[in-house]
Amino acid sequence: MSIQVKKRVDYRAPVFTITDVNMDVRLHPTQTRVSSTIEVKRNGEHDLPLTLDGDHLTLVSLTINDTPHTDYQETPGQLVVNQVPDTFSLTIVTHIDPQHNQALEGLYLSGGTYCTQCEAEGFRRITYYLDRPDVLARFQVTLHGDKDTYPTLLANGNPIARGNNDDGTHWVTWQDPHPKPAYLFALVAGDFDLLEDTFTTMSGKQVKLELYVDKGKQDKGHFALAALKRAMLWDEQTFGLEYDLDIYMIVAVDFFNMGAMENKGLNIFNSKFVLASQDSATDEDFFNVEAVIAHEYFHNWTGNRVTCRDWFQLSLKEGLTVFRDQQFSADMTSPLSNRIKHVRVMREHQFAEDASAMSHPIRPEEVIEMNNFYTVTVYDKGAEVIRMFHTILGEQTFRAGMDEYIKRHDGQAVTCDDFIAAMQSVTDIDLSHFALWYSQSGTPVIEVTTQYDADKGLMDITLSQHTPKTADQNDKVSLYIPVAFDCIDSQGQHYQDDDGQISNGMLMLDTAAKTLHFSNVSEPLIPVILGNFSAPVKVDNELNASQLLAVFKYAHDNFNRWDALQSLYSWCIVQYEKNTENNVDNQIWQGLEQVITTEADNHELLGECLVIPSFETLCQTRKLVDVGALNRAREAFCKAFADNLQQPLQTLFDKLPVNPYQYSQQAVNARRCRNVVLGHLARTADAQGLIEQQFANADNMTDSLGALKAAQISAGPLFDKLMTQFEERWNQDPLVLDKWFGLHATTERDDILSQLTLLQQHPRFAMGNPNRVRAVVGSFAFFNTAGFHRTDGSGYQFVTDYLLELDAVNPQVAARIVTPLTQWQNYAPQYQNLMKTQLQRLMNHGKLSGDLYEKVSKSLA
Ligand code: 0A1
Ligand code: ZN
Repeated sequence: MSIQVKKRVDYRAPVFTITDVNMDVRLHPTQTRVSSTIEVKRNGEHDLPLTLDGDHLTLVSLTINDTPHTDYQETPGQLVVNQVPDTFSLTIVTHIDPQHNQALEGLYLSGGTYCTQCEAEGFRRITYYLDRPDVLARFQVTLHGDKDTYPTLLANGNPIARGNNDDGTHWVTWQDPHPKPAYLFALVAGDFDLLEDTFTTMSGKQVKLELYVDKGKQDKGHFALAALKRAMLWDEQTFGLEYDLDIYMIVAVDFFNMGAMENKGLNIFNSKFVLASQDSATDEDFFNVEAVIAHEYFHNWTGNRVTCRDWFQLSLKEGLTVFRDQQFSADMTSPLSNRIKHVRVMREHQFAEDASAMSHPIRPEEVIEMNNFYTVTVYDKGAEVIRMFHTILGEQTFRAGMDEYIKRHDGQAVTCDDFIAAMQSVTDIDLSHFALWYSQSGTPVIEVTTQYDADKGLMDITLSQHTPKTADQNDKVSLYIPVAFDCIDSQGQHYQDDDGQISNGMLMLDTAAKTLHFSNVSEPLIPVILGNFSAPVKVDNELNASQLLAVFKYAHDNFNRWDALQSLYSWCIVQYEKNTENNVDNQIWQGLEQVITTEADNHELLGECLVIPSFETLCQTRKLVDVGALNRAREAFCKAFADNLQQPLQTLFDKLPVNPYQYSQQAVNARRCRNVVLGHLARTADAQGLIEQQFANADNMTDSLGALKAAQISAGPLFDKLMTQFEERWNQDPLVLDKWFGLHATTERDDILSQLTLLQQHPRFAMGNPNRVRAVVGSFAFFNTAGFHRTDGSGYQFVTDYLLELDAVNPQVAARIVTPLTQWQNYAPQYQNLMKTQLQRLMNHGKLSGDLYEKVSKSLA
């Protein structure tokens, strides 16, 4: 293994480029023959050799302009072709072994289907090539495969010819007129059910839509196809962006490392984000299917037509496309619950990444394995940065900037700076300070301090910012932060600052601190900060319980209202941690009871407000967390919550409608609220009947799973009983069974490790299938707090043992699952030591993949 650190500043333009590719692929499980003819051109004046990338390839032959050429060297990872003309045709024949490709990068054969994954650097596992995103070429591909086993042969673009060979195989030729980088290449061969539809674009062009799913699963594809049409229409209406090929294909496969991939005209999806039906998919699954379908579709413009110059620019396409899919989902469903979803991801995962050894800016500076940088920072914080552009510029100017970006760069591979320049060109606001969000890592903290002068009736509120140093960067500067700001008194009166620094409810905090002055006030005012989570920051605003309840009651912004309760819960949990739980007094319980009764009809808000912050979220406002103590305190508060509020919760539960299943926003909100309440009631004595009844009567997966989760919380024998029934019913459906695996793996029980071993022996479990591995080992490592952090270190050891095996099979997935171990900085010394012992074991292993090596070595540095 050669470990090489690549740096953003070392970028050099390619010394050759490729204009056209003509590939002929003869599929065979262990010896697929790939013949690739590329038209190569020297860039500029030089006499360097042509150096192509290649990995896991067997070279068969090489010709230049149809003449055999022998002056080349194969080095690990590269093919250096010497003495080449300025312009030439290079034909390379290679053999590859898709059947034994368990890393699921390049071309692989899994579950009877051939498919590819080329982002970021997988194309080099198919043929020798300039595998970098700034080399854009037109592709033509002819696929040959057995006619009976692989009746469907797909590649990017449009099919232009097909026929039969004499040996029982058939062939199809595909042509993609749009020049593209190799990472957007795809091919698929298999035997599928096909769902078809059409979409007429805004300029009147008919596009064929094709969705390929495993045989027999056709019924579960309709929702995804309808979602695609909604996404196509939305992108036309919101950004004026229209689809550009005659056909758009989506293929759902069971073996996939990530969620989905935006290959030009031929998206490949993890079946988890395509297949959905009322009885087997939860509301959340439906939501995710629509969001991921939209995300991949939106990439056609933000990613494919305008792509990245190099992989350090990944957030250029991902941050922007996540922002676009978030806006779409908010329009299709509801802005508030969407926003809360994003904030949970930021607080639970992105803030933790910032605080870990893997900390990096949204545009990373150095990388060993690119696959490790498909992170919550690049994606989700990246989307938050785009959202701040949107906030600062306003809807219309943002749209003008997007138009300009596309106009300038259509067909190009560009950088984040190019995006900023396009945005700058449509506004007078100087964006140069704001642009530091691209280079500075870490989570800024905004501290709020107040000074009240009762005699003069004056109040000063100061907001100051600082960003704690991170593993990758010691020195931090002040950023340009849009802070939504509101100010109320205990009676719900709203106040304006004297100097008008707040404009449109927003303070631009572009210096280390700013002070706002308020006069004619007769009591200390309550600052309400960061409405709608206007920036990806932490806020340190010490409000007491009654102030937080006042914010819930009177703030205009629903996100602030939700967040006030989150802060209140977090404060209550602190009391349990400090053994001062008597501070959680009747006034608080009454306040919460009022929340439940006054908002009883607002199922959306209540469904969110009754969720107690997760262990992971709580960790982000604490240092050196004593896991056992925090977990116990959280659990004790949850129990008190259920006991003290049992009656209003029960009344709410009884009033919440149970109607025949419908996936509509109103129904989703009601179901969510009902299941959240059931989760609380599960901690009370008389919940077993309710849970069993819901499980028995459910006509949909959301309620079945809601009942199972409640049974898991209630921690009695009912859980095992219902889980057994569930398994019997769903044994044949891998995606549903993943939910069952996940529930088992997150159950807090003494014998959890032997349970995990049993799960791994389950006939449906396979180390080669990432969804199964994530459901069992991933769920355990990320979400089984008590089990993973067992004080004897056996949870860490279990995960490490597994990673050592998994790394040899699928390094990408192994490197993801190691994440919780690498975040040891957050925990008390006794946990840190045990975690580091296991990381050291990985380090000592000697045969670690680059993926795992990068994360483990950084976390031990
Ligand atoms: N570009 C895809 C995500 C993706 C990235 C890497 C992959 O393999 C290493 C696969 C998919 C997206 O953003 O949806
Ligand atoms: Zn993406």
